[in-house]
Amino acid sequence: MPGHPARIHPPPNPQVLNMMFFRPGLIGLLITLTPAIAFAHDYKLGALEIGQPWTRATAPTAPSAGGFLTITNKGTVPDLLVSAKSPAAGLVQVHQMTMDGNIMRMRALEHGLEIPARGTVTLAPGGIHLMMMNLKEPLTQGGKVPLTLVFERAGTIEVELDVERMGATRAGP
Ligand SMILES: [Cu+2]
Repeated sequence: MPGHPARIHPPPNPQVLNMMFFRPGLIGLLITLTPAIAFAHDYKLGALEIGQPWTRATAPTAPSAGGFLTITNKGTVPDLLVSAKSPAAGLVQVHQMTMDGNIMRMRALEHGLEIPARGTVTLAPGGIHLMMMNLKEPLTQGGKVPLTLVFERAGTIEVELDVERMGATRAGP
């Protein structure tokens, strides 16, 4: 069968070598990109979109941790975040920061957090945040914390908070 061995073992040519060298690079690129895409963790619930939930690693004795995310309401009527809970914490409250003279205090929003129609509310360090109190164990960087959010209209959704490094001021590395 003349020619057959040549088909099985084609002589190396520059194009083939080029592909062989290029491919590992491409795979490396995909591996680098995938966690970034997975990291973005956006969730949809009815008219609401929950963006990039995150928290911070805590010291061993810290009793509480903040929870941060964005809530976008694409609908034409307001919604209300009425409560939140997490298996990692004894209690989760929505906190607002208020100035008391020159002391910044945290206060629980007892009537929930309004998400205006066609609006976005950002929960971030230094502003409105979720307070996960009575932590059952310290949060470790790289971990995930399940969190359930209950909205008056849209209903209930479970999200996962990415645990960033201690003292982080934003999500991501
Ligand atoms: Cu707080």
